[in-house]
Amino acid sequence: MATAAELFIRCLENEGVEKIFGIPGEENLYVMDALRDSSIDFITVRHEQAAAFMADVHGRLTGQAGVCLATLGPGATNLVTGFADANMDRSPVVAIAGQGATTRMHKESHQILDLVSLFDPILKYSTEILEPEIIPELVRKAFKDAQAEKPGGAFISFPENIAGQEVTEEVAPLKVQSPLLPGAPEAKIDQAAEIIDAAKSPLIMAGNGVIRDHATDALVKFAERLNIPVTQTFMAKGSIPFSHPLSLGSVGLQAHDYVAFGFDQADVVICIGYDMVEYHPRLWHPNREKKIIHIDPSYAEVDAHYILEAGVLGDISDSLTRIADQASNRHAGKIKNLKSVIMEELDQFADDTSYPLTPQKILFDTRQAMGNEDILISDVGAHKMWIARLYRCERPNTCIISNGFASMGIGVPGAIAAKMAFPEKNVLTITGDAGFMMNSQEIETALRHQIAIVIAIWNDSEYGLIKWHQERRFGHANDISFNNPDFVKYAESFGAKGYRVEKAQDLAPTLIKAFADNTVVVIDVPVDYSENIKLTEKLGHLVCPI
Ligand SMILES: Cc1ncc(C[n+]2csc(CCOP(=O)(O)OP(=O)(O)O)c2C)c(N)n1
Repeated sequence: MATAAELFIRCLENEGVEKIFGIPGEENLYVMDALRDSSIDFITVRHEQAAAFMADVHGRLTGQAGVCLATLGPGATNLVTGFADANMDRSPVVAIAGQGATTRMHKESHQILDLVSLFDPILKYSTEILEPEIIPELVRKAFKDAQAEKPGGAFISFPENIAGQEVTEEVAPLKVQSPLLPGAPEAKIDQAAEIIDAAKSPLIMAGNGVIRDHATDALVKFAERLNIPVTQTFMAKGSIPFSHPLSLGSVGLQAHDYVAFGFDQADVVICIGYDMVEYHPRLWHPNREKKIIHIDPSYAEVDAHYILEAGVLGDISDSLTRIADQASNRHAGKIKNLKSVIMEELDQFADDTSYPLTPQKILFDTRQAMGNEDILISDVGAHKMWIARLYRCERPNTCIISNGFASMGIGVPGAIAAKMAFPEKNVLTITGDAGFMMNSQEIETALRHQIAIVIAIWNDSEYGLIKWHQERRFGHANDISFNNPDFVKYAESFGAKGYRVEKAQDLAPTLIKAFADNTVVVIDVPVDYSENIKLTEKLGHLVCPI
């Protein structure tokens, strides 16, 4: 005989789970006790939201569901933001919450909330364990749904009295099979090839699905064989190396950035692994005059600005190889590659000595300090827009940007999860000062688990992105300022290292030293966000330089 909680943990082991991020409570006592004899490590964190973000980034980087755990009521509500972020960023996550006993769930009772209903709008699958015997099916279904295209969240509520019940040894975990995505029908391949052959000026837009589907090599070959330029959404950075001659850079800024001129010239847009939750088609297809080809394992969302000429559903690599085999036209690569303008913009700031530092200078130095396989995790704010535009990303999953739900606070916990998954890589998070303070308590978690991460805070004592929007819309800003602690002392009070960049020339050596320190390092980087509105003005007046 085993308890339902022990069976549950065996089922998680069977799914390949190695870590659970979370905070236990009274209602998880049996589950926590069952973990003692398991191969799974429990990573005790300091806020459930951080646990969900850690599971989110783990899922996004590995393709295997990240797992987080909380108690009922307030523990579960604290999970919500990070969990919703994972779900909308298409990252596989399984969240487990304790629940009161089934004998008191029908009435008002201490800390009881209907958790299945609470999570309902932000997930793919949710369930409550009402009988121990269903645990193998239910766990398998949660992982299968969370990990299947498009990945997302699964939620399991585990009432405390069920967790302690006994089950016979015959009830065992179910066999896990990794699904293979089917190939697209031949007719769709032919149709896509014909449209591409007839195109005057085709353009590829890669989305995060290309990375999830391990189709980056196939994407590069496809683009090379047909000589078609490639833009990427923020979450697809690295799907083609920035340095590749056919790579145009990232799109997604609401302003008309250089890369957007590529769209102006295109008559056919080949959207591969693209998800409109990231970059609304209205922004790149306002006049609805282009032909769209959708290549993805999942059906396209319906949108008046995203009416398909052809939808090619199936494994992305397979579809790309077959379409390239079928197409006969090698294009002239007519769309002018304006990446050089971005390069010039960056290089111009390489030796910039202005202080506070410009975003361009910070990103130039950051790129120099990071190896191609190192991982940068962005938080959400004005800094994210600069990272998306200017961080030259060469490899998939080396620049993580949340652009579906886009929640502040992902940076620090995300970096911890990334370093845990890839201990051999340097991991840096760039975060605003506001986003940092939303989950800075996790510095303690990182130190306790000896997770060496570098946290670069772009310090402006303001909600920078909101100020940018206010100034753009109204010409002035209000209610966006706050005071910061002394970040160096703050870091040191945890036992971490803290550095403050006192002049622009100090940033590069400080970054290199921070990685060598091999502990948690906080770098306070004063930033000059007057560059934000300058960029808006520049892009507003921009005329396509061709
Ligand atoms: C949890 C959450 N709250 C609010 C927002 C809206 N929001 C987006 S960016 C931003 C300001 C971020 O400020 P900061 O972290 O200092 O970064 P900066 O913009 O200055 O680079 C806000 C309030 C959000 N995306 N997520």
